Amino acid sequence: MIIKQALISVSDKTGIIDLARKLTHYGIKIISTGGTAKLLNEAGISVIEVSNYTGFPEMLDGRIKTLHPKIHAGILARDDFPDHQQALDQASILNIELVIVNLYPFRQTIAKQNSTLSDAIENIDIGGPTMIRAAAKNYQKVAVITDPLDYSLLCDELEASNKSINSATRFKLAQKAFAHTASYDSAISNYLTALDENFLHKDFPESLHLNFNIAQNLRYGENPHQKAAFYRDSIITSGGLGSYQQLQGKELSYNNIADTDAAWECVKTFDKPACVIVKHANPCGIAISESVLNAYQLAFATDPVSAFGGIIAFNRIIDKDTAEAILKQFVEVIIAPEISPEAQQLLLQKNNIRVLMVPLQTESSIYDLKKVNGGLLVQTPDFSNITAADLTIVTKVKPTAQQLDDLLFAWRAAKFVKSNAIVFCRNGQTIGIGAGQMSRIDSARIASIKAQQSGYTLTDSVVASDAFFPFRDGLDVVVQAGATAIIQPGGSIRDDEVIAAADEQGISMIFTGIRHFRH
Ligand code: 93A
Repeated sequence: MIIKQALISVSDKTGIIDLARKLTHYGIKIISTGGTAKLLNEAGISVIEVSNYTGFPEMLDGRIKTLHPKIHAGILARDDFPDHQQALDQASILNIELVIVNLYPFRQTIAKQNSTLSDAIENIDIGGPTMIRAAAKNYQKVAVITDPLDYSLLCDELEASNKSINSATRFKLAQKAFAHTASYDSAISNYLTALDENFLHKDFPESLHLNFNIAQNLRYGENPHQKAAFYRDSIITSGGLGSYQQLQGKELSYNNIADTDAAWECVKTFDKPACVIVKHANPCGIAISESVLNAYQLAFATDPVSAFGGIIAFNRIIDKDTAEAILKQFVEVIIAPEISPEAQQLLLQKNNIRVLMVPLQTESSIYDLKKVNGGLLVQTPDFSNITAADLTIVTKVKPTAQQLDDLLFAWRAAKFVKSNAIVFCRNGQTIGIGAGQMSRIDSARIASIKAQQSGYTLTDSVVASDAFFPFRDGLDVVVQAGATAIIQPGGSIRDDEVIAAADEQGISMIFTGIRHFRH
């Protein structure tokens, strides 16, 4: 299908003059809206203004430019239906075989600091998406370009195929066009929904428009017989795994991405230099220290057996010494905000290790999503990070300053351990982690076994429990193991019994008032 008429209406005018010049060179007539027509005319390219073509002036401050039957019939008429063509002829309407449109910059407008609701509303494009959708619907006749990056592809094909675009390309462009308008409308819907300040807690939207774009196909899913892909959040653009930069190593797997996310989100919550090692979605070592090297050594020492083949995350630049230390263990993924050139050089020795950099920012999604069969569970993310001021000491014995620091550290660590979580710590290091058991008392037992296996005693340790102790038995187990201070949410109907048990054992206990289930 030879292109005779093209409609050009673009907000982002990058590259449009060159493209229009080429189209003119191929003898294609250009119909264009006010601003675009002006720019092209000034560049010496002759175009027909939409208003001249339709005989209807642009009106309502530009809200009505292309919304006219002469435009939409020209796009929507099928060229393989003679009566469609007859109808066009009778109304003196030209076929339009190429639509080049990009939309009012809605996302860019709302991203500006001082943008108002009225700015946002004025930047909701109506005519543009209408043309894009019409052209994409009629892809058998029309090629639709929404992305300036596709201009060169268009020119190459016009050149190679005698002023026409082949049907496979038109189909691809149509797919891209509908993805583009869908994503544009989701941005509007999400923006308007978020204006209601209570919407997170009371008014979840009636339907949820997710905005994720495919980033990469993965070799397989959780298991080799499952297919998988990674989609990037199109709203959160940095700080999360969607913006990772891979410096070396094999392609990330499905499980790598899931575990790296767990490690990265955890390590980001610490202020001091920190290291988190994750295996099967659970931390098997977390430590904070004065240096990343120390933090790594302490995190590794928590459970060297489990750390084998783990994911290691840091919240500071990885230096040469740390890289050297890591190279002694088998590691799947290393992630940090930065990696020094010397460390990068060293890590090349094991070029299978996946090394990632992600900016240390905390842009957070508004939703935490979990798929169930036939539905989606949606909640706000578990952001809460408590400080000493939020705590209530419930025992006669008060924690010392050092214990308080460790309790807060243990609490942050427990938040990233799957429930039921019991985490023993000492001096900014996890020394026994019990994860994912159906009974809290079993998590406590496992945590203490793990500590012993790694050569630690739990004497004078502190312990965090992600949810309250329903009975005193769980508390008895951790105290017998050696804990002398406990942090837990409180809130059990048997709190009195549990507090009495702590007093009886002469240890200190603090309540956070919130819990951190994680499943
Ligand atoms: O206000 S609109 O929704 N009404 C329209 O009829 C219309 N037609 C094209 N916006 C409309 N457009 C948009 O104008 C295009 O999508 C494009 O982004 C922009 C180009 O305008 P100009 O050529 O005047 O700079």
